[in-house]
Amino acid sequence: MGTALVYHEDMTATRLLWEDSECEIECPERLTAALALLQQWGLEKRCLRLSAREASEAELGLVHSPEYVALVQRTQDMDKGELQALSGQYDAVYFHPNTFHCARLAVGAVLQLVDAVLTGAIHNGLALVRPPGHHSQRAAASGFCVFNSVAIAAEYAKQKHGLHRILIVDWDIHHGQGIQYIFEDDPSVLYFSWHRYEHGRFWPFLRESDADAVGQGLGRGFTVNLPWNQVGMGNADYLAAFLNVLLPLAFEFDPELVLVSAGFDSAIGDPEGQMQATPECFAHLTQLLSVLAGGRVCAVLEGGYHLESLAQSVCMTVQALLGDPAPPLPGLLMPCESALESIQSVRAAQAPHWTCLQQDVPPTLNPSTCSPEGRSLPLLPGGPTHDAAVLSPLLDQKDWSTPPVRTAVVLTVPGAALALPSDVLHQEESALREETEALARPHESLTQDKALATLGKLLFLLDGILDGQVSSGIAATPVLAAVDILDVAIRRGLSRRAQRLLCVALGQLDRPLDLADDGRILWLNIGGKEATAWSTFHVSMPLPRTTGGFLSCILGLVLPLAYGFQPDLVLVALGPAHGLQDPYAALLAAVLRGPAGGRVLALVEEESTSQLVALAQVLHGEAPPSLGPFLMASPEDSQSLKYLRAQLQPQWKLLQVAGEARGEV
Ligand code: X5A
Ligand code: ZN
Repeated sequence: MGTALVYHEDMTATRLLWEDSECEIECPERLTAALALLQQWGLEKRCLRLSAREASEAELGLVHSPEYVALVQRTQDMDKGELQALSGQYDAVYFHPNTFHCARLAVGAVLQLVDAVLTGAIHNGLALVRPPGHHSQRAAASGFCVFNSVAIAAEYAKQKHGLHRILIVDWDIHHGQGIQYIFEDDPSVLYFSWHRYEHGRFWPFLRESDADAVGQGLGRGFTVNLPWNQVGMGNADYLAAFLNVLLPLAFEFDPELVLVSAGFDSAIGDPEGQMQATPECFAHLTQLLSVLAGGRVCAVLEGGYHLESLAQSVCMTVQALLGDPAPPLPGLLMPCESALESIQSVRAAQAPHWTCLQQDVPPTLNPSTCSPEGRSLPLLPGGPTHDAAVLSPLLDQKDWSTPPVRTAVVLTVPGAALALPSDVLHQEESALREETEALARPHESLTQDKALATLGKLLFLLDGILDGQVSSGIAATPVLAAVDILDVAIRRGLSRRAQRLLCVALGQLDRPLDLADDGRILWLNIGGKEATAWSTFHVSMPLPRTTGGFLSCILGLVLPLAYGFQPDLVLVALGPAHGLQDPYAALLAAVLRGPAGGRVLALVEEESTSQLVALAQVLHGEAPPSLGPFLMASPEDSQSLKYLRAQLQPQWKLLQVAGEARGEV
């Protein structure tokens, strides 16, 4: 089991044969640049290499008309003049004598990947292919696309593997109208696309790319369009789109497979997209998608025309597929007003079709207070650019490295019987005895030898995480000692290098009274008696009782605060009576890997061995189990969340919704 990379070098054999300034960006170097960087970063050798095969005529026929397939086949024998004439009949398309072969390989590559994932041979993977596919339609090429590889793969997964629910996430910066048309009346395929739209003034200039296109007939609500009406969207905007639109719907949909139309023209530097998201953003997006469908994620290259940005974004995606922690997102995570307006409009358009969007009354958009033009805070001075000199600082920063050990555990009893992932490190070394004793001294529960021994190992592990030796850890804590151990861990963390610590305390775990509320610690208590925002950095809320309530708590509160806080370390503590079932705890820990570069230390009571194993698995990069059927949040839970979001919105920009006054940073 692992991550597959599907490729065939023949796919570099199609290229533009005449002058065409629109099409020249779709070049063979796109594949070679991506592959070269995967090799340079040592990622290619960590993947299972699958060779692409050509899709059969029957497979192409799952989506395309026989006449269209036959026409594309005939291009193999056309001369340059005929190719150019045929190309001119479509919008932004070029044919080459190798187009048919390459496009069939592209489709076949994706089908190989889907077969390998659905038979359980591998966890996930990426197909590095060209030509791209998402613009192509039943009987038409469009936007460099000839055969719709992702659409064919979805249909194939339904027909050959009997799947009932497939999620397609199209993060390419163009609207994949081809995929939309193919599945617009099909409720078994949920199609999400964000795209540069500019109120219809951007290619492909379609009315049906707007947020109010939601699908037809039985498929209503299964087409989700998020139009970006300005260029310059960045990490915060993409993250907000995932937290507020895609992920709530995806969890409710509960897909069996996730296909990603992974175009990287949505990344910084791309001449088509003109957006600002940095390559690391794609690691976060991939990681977030990997909590769905048991981690069965197949990413498929679509666009992406800035070779350096493309290659780095591909590497980030593969790294996340491999389960590596995602590098922290640079910059202030503050969505712009235009992005928030787009997000609101798609939530409003989709609300009739999704329970999760009916849980809360959507805040009404007040047109008089929104500023349709102008970002509040451009990431780069001077606005969007694809100037290499300005970009290089963003594309060159390399102060992030993946720790040698991904996960370590501290056990209080021999753990041979536990079904931990095989390469989890058993932490045996301890911090210095005197240091451990000094930190333990104020706490009654930590004076015994056994507790001290555990604490010593835990402190060593904590230091290892902060020093970049270990990515994440889980420690079994003596029963009823969780709060004291957490207190010690916080003090140790602050006395070491940590600038900011996020503590997610589940169950009855009160914030230590003598901790300064100076912004270095963000304390989130889930399982408190009532919803209270004691301060900007001290929040408690009752444990939501349904899947829907829990998911909105994570997506609507925990992650926005966590990403906004940008902690050096996340401490997750499962305290007394936390009431959190294993799949919930696993999901929480999995998503909390994002905000702190994977640095998560989880504290679990020693008797909860199944929870310990569940957390070890997700922190190690495995997918969390499904939460079970979606149940709407209770009115009380919705109220609590709404109240807290309103209280905290002035300070936490990722909680903001469209149409409200923007505070100072
Ligand atoms: C796959 C893709 C873009 C076509 C742009 C035409 N196509 N102006 O990114
Ligand atoms: Zn594109």
